[in-house]
Amino acid sequence: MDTTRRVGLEGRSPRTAPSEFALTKTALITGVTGQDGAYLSELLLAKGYIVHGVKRRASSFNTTRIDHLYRDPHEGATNFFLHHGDLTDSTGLIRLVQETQPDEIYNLAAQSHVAVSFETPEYTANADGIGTLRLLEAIRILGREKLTRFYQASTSELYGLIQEPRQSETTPFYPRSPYAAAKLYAYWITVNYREAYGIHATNGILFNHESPLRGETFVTRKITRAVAAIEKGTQAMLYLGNLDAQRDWGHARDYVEGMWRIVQHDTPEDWVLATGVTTSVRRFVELAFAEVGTTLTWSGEGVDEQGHCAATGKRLVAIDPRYFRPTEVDLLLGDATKARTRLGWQATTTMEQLVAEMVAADRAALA
Ligand code: NDP
Ligand code: GDR
Repeated sequence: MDTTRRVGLEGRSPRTAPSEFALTKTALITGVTGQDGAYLSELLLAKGYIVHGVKRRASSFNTTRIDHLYRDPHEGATNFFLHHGDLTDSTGLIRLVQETQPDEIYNLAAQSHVAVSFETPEYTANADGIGTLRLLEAIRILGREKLTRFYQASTSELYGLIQEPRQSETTPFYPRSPYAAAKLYAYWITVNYREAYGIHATNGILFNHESPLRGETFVTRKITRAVAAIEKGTQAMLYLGNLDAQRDWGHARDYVEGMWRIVQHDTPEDWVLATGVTTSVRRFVELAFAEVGTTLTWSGEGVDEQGHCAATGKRLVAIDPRYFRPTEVDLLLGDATKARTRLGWQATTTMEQLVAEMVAADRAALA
């Protein structure tokens, strides 16, 4: 069934309307205020979508990543709309789906911090696990099984305890955190609603992706912000946890393009998006400091007895055991062959380019 509708330019932003009477789709994005929500909104608006974003009520402004996309409806036409909502609130979600009648739902909302999930396991299960069920139920309750396509933000954290040298769609899961366990439920409930009710429901199993919009407490952004602040003289040391963890890091802009391709694919399936290159946290630190001309010299096996390493005679990086996790995911390395061959998707940004872009943005922010 064709879920697109023909609309004219009325009610659409002149910035993003591609042509009169273009085929226009409506998307509902949860987690619109997050890193991926911002990049995906930008992408869909550029494609001529009407975008409805779900944001949480907060006591202070939480829309800095999407403010450039928002236009007050009093000031003119727009096709970007924001609604309050929360993944823990079923009735609110049902109402939102009913009101917006989306062709596509991208479920990006989550308590997405792995370390925080050990401190808030029940909330994480509620938002990340049951929250996904609530949205799928909204589609079903409203009879939109054949009208709304559903994308679930699944994660490489599902693989957890490494079982294969490269992880693909066929690699077994072994979650290692409350976050990953909640996302495991979300993954399988998405598969189940696809099989049980014929919903075009898909999982994108995305490996780590970063950008200048990355949350400040994820390790990459924490590092690039610290490099800029240390250069500026406003921070003395960078405290980190496990330097030996290895991640397959890509750029968020590439990954939201992959999300969109996954949803456009004729058949609903599950897809890995990854770069196929893995790098240690330690190497990321080195590359980031190299961007400001600082060469790090690690002492001993990486840190000295106080947990310090030296750089150009100064101690710049230290280990704080507070950042170790009760159970760690040591190594992630994705195999995105399926997405490359069947969606024509591949990551276009190298790790080195990513680091350079992030450090440059954080330096510019302090200039
Ligand atoms: P962010 O943490 O940047 O954004 C998460 C978003 O979810 C924010 O908009 C946040 O709102 C919102 N949110 C959190 N809890 C709730 C809730 N209970 N109800 C409604 N909204 C909520 O994550 P990313 O953009 O990096 O990631 C997007 C999704 O992809 C997440 O589900 C994440 O788990 C998953 N993922 C991310 C990967 C990555 O490397 N970035 C890799 C694989 C999967 P607020 O701004 O108010 O906090
Ligand atoms: P991750 O990202 O857990 O992979 O989850 P994060 O950047 O938090 O950690 C990556 C690795 O770095 C190690 N590490 C530290 N991490 C943080 N946050 N802070 C530190 O100080 C620190 N020191 C070392 C961690 O132990 C870990 O091994 C991200 C999130 O976006 C998830 O939502 C997503 O599902 C996965 O990526 C794929």
